[in-house]
Parts: sequence; C-alpha cells; structure tokens
Amino acid sequence: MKTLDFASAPNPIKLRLYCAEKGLTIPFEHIDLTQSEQRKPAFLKKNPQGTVPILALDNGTYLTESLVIMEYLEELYPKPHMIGKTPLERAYTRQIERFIEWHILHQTTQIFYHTHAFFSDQQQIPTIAALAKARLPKALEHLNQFLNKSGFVIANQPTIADCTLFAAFVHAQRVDLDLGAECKNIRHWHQCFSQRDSVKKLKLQPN
Ligand SMILES: N[C@@H](CCC(=O)N[C@@H](CS)C(=O)NCC(=O)O)C(=O)O
Repeated sequence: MKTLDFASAPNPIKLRLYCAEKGLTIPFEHIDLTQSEQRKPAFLKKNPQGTVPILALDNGTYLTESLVIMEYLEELYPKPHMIGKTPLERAYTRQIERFIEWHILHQTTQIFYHTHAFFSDQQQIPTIAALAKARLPKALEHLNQFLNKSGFVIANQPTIADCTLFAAFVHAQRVDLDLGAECKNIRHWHQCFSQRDSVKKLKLQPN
C-alpha cells in the first residue's frame, strides 16, 4: 500500500495529518502538481479526476477520495479512534468533518483555484472566488461558537475534523486569509493544534 500525493496540497495534508496522528507510516510517492503530473495519462489511469491523494492498494485498487481513504484506514487500524468510538460518536464526527470540509475547506479551495497563480493555466473565474470568500464568515462564526477550549474540534482528542480544519488553514494562508482572524476560539484551536507532532511532520512548501 502507498499514497500518491503532493505534500503541501490540502487534501494530502489532511491525510498526512491523519496518518501521523494514528502512528501509521505509509510510503508516499510524490506527484508533482507544479509539473501538472496529475493531468498526465499515466496518472489519469489511476484517478480520472486528476486529483491527489490516492491510496494505491497492493491488489491494484486505487482509492481516490481523501475521506474514503481515512475511513478505510480507520477500519483497518481502529485505534486510536479518529472517527469516534460509538455509532453516534462516529455519525457526529462525520457530521462536523463534513461541515468543515464543505463550508470551510471547499471555500478556501475555490478561492485558491480561481485566484492563485498556481492554477493560472486553468480557467479561473474570479466571481466564484468572491462568492466563496463571502460565504466563509458565516461558517467560521458557526464553528467558532461550537469550539471549546480543549484544543480539538471534538471533545478532547484529535479526529478527522481537526485534520480537515488544519488543511483549510494552510490553504487559506496561501490566499492571505487568516481563518482565525475574527474568531477567538478558532484561533485558540489553531495555536494548540499547530503544536502537534503530526503538524511538525508536515512538509509544507512556501506559497
Ligand atoms: N474530493 C477529493 C479532492 C481532491 C483534490 O481536489 N485534490 C487537489 C489537491 S488538494 C488536486 O489534486 N488538485 C489538482 C487539480 O485540480 O488539478 C479528495 O478529497 O480527495
């Protein structure tokens, strides 16, 4: 089993944090997004969407959705629990993670994709970025009210929700957005989570 990814892209960051928090060491193969390797035929055969990360299994199967990969790994290696222990905890954790992914990470992705020079060879539509930017404050305020002081999104231990939120933070910084600027609890969460060994192991490239 190995992961195909690009270390500083948000969905790979999410997966790398998850693996590090679980203590999983899965080899990583570098897919160079700066050279558009994800759009080349050899890669598209593995994932027609042309996106990373991919989890390549020994039986030839490719899993191409970061959340699905984390859920698969969670089933293989349940401890420490990163999606909750009971059915209700698991549903709740997924609900919060989905909220963060859709309302925060996805919006930062839209802003990045439609404004950043990294994707200047693609069709960029500034209105999409503007809409995404306008949607963020409401979602951040909602999350801010939800967070407690534990330094984790849910209860007092890391979950997939922390991994997704941290990935959104990194991505937002690249378009000069500080997700914690107006939200004290989010800022506190970010300060705490940034101290984790999982974060220190990330290989982030400058903007
Ligand atoms: N839903 C997919 C999205 C993956 C995705 O959008 N990956 C980005 C990097 S974070 C990518 O590979 N972008 C390359 C491109 O759009 O050309 C997942 O969660 O794995």
